[in-house]
Amino acid sequence: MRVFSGIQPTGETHIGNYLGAIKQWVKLQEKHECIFCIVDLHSLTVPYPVGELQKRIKEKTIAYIAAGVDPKKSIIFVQSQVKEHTELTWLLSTVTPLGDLQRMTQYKEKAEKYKKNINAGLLNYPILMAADILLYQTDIVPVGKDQAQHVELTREIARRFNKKFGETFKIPKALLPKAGAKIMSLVKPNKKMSKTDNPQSYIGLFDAPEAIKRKIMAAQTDSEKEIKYDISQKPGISNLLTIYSLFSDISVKKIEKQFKDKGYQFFKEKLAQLLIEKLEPFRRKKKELELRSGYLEKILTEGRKRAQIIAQETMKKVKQKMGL
Ligand code: ATP
Ligand code: LTN
Repeated sequence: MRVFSGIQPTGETHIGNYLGAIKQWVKLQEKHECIFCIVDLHSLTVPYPVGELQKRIKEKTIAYIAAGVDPKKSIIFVQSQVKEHTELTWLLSTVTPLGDLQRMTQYKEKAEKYKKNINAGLLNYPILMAADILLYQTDIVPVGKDQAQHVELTREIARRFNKKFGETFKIPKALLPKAGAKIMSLVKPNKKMSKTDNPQSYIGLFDAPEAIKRKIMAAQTDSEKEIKYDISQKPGISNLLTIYSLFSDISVKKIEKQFKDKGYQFFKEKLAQLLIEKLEPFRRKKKELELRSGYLEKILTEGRKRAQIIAQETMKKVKQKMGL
């Protein structure tokens, strides 16, 4: 089976990205053909510092590898280096209803957040994502919950295309983790943790121990004392319990028992300790990789070449089907 996923080179990679997406990638690469993309073209849809982009792409490459993506097992490449992504986007746009794009949750949220920059790219964003996925005849798309709607639209676009022009694309499936598909913000636990939010609201994968401690201790909780999972009444503590559970591999039920009557502060201290310990290998690996620019470039060049072969094959088929 073929697996495809990607992350935008915006902001720092956080534990939400890890638990929602990257952790699944690392497992999948053991058994499947995996392609992991740094989706720089997607990141152009919101304001960004032009001079920083290459640095951000390098940082994301480091994040993938430091978190466990193995370049010997998986293809890692930069989206804009394979021109077929933009080419297929245009072709797919001709079979995508405008109404479908306008009802996408992410579009509505980003249009609200960037009121002064509602560009057509923001609306067309899911078509580019569909092109990413369909170019590689992908079976599985491991993503967090916020991206499930985009994968659903991708399936719809593929079905529509196949119906109109004949069997061309494989119909992909989203793969969401059972727990951790939506890690919430530490500041506003009713909102998803996001890397373009205030750094206080997320734990970066490479955060220093002091920062982890500070952010966890300040995380928003309710005014009660009981450490209990209750997503509607106690979203803050429930989110922290989920994070604890996923990093310790202990069930939420057991953690609740273990911390019964211990109070939030004690629980938070233990959670901070756990995160500091579990994220330490990532920090170490990142430091190592930062000194190896040549190695990173080689990985991306190799990744581009391998990705291109598959992408070109699909494009040839698509053009032929469309009468081009
Ligand atoms: P941005 O703030 O730029 O929108 P983001 O933090 O939402 O970024 P993305 O680049 O959009 O991150 O997402 C990368 C991957 O991480 C996607 O698969 C997405 O579903 C997943 N992801 C993002 N945020 C979370 C979260 N809070 N919980 C679980 N998974 C998440
Ligand atoms: N839109 C996704 C990133 C993304 C992606 C993809 C994920 C772009 N192309 C293809 C999976 C497959 C996001 O996380 N914001």
